[in-house]
Amino acid sequence: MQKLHFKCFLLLLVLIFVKTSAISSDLITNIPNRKTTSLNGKWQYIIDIYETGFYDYRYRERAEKDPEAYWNTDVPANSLDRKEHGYNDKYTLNVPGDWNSQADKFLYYEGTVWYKKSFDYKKSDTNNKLYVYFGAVSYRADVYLNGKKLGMHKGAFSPFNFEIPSSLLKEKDNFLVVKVDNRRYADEIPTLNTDWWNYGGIIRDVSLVEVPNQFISNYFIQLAKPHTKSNLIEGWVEVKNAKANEEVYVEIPELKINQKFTVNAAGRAEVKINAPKLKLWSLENPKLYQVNISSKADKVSEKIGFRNIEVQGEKVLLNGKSLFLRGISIHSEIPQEGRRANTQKDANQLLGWARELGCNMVRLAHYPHDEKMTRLADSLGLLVWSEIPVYWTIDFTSDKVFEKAKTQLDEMIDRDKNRASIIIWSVGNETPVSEVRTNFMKNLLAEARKQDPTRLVSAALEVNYHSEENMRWIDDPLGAYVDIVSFNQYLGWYGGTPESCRTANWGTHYKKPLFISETGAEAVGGFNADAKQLWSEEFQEWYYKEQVDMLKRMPSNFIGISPWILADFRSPRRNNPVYQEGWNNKGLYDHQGRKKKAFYVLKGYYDELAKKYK
Ligand code: GCB
Repeated sequence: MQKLHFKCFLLLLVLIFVKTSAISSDLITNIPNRKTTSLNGKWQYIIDIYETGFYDYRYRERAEKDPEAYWNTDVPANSLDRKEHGYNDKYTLNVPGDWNSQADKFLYYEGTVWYKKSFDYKKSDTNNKLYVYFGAVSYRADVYLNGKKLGMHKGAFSPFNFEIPSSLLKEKDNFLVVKVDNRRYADEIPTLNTDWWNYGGIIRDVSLVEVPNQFISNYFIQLAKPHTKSNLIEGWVEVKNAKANEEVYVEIPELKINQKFTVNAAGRAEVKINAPKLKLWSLENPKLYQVNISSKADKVSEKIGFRNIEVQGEKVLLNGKSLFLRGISIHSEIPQEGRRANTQKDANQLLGWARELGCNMVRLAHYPHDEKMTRLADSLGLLVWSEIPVYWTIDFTSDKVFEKAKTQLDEMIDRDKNRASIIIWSVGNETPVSEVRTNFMKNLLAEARKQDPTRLVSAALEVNYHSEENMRWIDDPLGAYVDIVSFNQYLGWYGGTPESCRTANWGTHYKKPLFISETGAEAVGGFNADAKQLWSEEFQEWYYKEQVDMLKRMPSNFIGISPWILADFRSPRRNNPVYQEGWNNKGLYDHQGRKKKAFYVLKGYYDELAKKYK
């Protein structure tokens, strides 16, 4: 009996230890405005096609201390110590950056690359906590520090962080290793098949984030719904390691607001602030307020805009005013260099081009883009559609796949929930109609609404319609669950000629706003010929002219369009040896960043609309 007690006691100890030693990996919000140290720059790498650094010659996972595990030091202990791996300055990759565009041997590479960075770090206070934060790693990242695993993350486009326990951190020469694997799998998000390049690598910024032991980890501060004259600002603040009833303050100095809230036992405070004098964020005046949030030990600041986006009947209203979305779809790619976009300059280019086109909205397809994009959109007054890569034929039958999609959705919302520019969360693109897919997508829409009741939800639907006389009625059953019925159509490119637009009329019986999330045709920049010559700039120009004429006949619930696409982008599906060579050339800007003729057709239409909706 006594023995049994002792065993139970031991078990309890183990359980307590497991629980308290578990490293939290909850995402820290607002990294750009915290005390960070960049780990960007040159990282050494090893290409590991066979995953030799992970599996031994019997294909067993290597033990933590295995000297040939690539997370362990590569420095030989003495002249007889044989090491068959090593990190060397002969082999470096830039971080952030996809590997594909950094050397010819990487262009088509899909597999494992080990990245290593050494760094020195001394915390400014030994009680502080230190995290390593990754903007995005494509696709799977296993992160190790000084031979110990910190954690694993999957998903190529969302941020994640791991705590670095004090016991592991050294003042000099920390050995940070990331095993990056960008192989595609049928049960991942996205799946095997996409129409974009599977760029691999540490594609966004990496930093060390130092925070007090008790710190403000996350908050959601937005205008409440329904919107009233008192401008209720609502949300929550989470303080890690806080005790119940500790105070947090939310201050908006410009409005002379400084309100106190108290956290519950879980460290969370519900926030409600009346701000009748608030100036709403709008396209004409994208007003951002400095918001300071402070707790006993921590203080963070961020510029936040407050605006009201809603659907009323068949219209979308921004701050009560009817809106037409002059959009463009964008991939996170810089065409002139055929690489992933990840710098401030890249964001300036992409959103700058969208503004030149006369856009008031961008669809960031088909996955969350770098955070610099949404922050820039906030300050420019551009509206954003943000999407997760639930694309085409992911496995809708699998609960596990659903969980992965849900995680990516939560991560997207978590990072950007305080961005006024974002008005629509999209849960996917062109998913094939079936009962199981509709349930899957319906549940994702419900999750988006649960996480963020302030924004609209949608999905880009494949063009599914039934014809009645001259009408094409969009009737995808998912239309019942979205706020905006959005569909992609390529009339005159995939099927027919652009003239087919002359007799086509679109509508939906869902009494909801109708949005065209894609349309487009390919043209090789600088290839000039007769309009009847496919792939020429003139063909694309003709296509856009016919489309615009058709759009002018759209019903009154037509609230906008985001054509496909701002710029040419790499795609392994595009193998015409003359006109594509691994590129999807539907861009209005070509590989060299030059405007194609069709650009001016769309711009003309947008300029007219801008006047009409003034
Ligand atoms: C689509 C997809 C987009 C493709 C595009 C195309 O409908 O949503 O990802 O790139 O068509 O060019 O075919």
